[in-house]
Amino acid sequence: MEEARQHRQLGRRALISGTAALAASAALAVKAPAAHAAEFLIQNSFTDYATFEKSWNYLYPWGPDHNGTARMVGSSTNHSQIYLGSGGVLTLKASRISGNEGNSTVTPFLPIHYHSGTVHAKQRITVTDQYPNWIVSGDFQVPYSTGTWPAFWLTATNPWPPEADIMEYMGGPQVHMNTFRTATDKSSITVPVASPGSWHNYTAWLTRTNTTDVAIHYYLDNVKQGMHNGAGFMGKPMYLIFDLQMEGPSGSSGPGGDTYCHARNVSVQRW
Ligand SMILES: *[C@@H]1O[C@H](CO)[C@@H](O)[C@H](O)[C@H]1NC(C)=O
Ligand SMILES: *[C@@H]1O[C@H](CO)[C@@H](O)[C@H](O)[C@H]1NC(C)=O
Ligand SMILES: *[C@@H]1O[C@H](CO)[C@@H](O)[C@H](O)[C@H]1NC(C)=O
Ligand SMILES: *[C@@H]1O[C@H](CO)[C@@H](O)[C@H](O)[C@H]1NC(C)=O
Ligand SMILES: *[C@@H]1O[C@H](CO)[C@@H](O)[C@H](O)[C@H]1NC(C)=O
Ligand SMILES: CC(=O)N[C@H]1CO[C@H](CO)[C@@H](O)[C@@H]1O
Repeated sequence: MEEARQHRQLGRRALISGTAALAASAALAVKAPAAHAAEFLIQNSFTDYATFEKSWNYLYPWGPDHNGTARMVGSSTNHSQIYLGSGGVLTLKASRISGNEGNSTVTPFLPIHYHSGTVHAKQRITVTDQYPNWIVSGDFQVPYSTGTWPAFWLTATNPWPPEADIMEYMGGPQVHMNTFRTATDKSSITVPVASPGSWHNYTAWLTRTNTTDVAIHYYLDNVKQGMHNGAGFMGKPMYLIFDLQMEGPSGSSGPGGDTYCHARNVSVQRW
């Protein structure tokens, strides 16, 4: 019970500040051999483009396309779909296009209907013996109408999986938190959210179980929603991606106008 209480509190404590992250380490003293200070690898990264580009790359690690109908557009000289605003907010904007741009280059090769935004962290997330604890967190305002597919997720690509989806909406007011151990061995948590368009915190705490496995605890607004066993996740580097994909499994037709996704307070810490 005590451990459960500490786990429930972890998201809230660790999100608050570096000092709180120390408290989170202390709460985990049973697992962490010493009270290591948590190291923030990403924090306050949406203040200006120079700061942003130290921590993030534009697009997916593999390019502009994925398995929906949005083609991502963005670079240090093109902020039409990926831009910073005041108050440390990053916006991804999906815009319906009128011309024919052909199909996505990624299976299942859907026709491109949108230009949208994706960013991925330069830092890989890898649970190791040296860094057995990681917290990946952010506040998001997301769309959930038919055809919108925002996500904040971890994925290995070579080979895939592991994958851990910290926040994913697929055209409805429910957040999906998924763990893919293999392409077919998947665990999912689905939670109704009354107002996905308002700010909510989405967090995953990844912690070493043993030489092969990682426990992944998922939080919504600092309340634990469940834990999945990440079998085989130890030592596997994962990308952190924030994207606004469209259509595909989130339904079609998607919106005819522009759709927005906002992020703030995105952080990655490890100890
Ligand atoms: C799309 O790709 C993601 C990440 O690789 C994967 O989790 C998801 O199952 C795929 N969905 C479809 C419908 O292809
Ligand atoms: C950004 O790139 C897109 C796609 O190439 C292009 O259509 C758009 O005009 C560019 N916007 C700016 C501001 O350069
Ligand atoms: C991040 O969260 C902290 C703690 O709740 C809050 O004080 C701060 O204003 C937030 N920052 C942004 C940019 O939202
Ligand atoms: C492009 O997408 C359309 C519509 O789904 C499909 O009919 C067509 O076969 C696709 N083309 C390729 C080359 O995959
Ligand atoms: C690692 O932990 C998992 C989950 O508790 C368990 O199923 C697995 O047998 C363990 N493996 C080893 C090598 O101890
Ligand atoms: C630490 C943190 O980011 N807290 C935010 C979580 O989300 C709520 C709104 O749902 C904000 O008020 C907090 O600032």
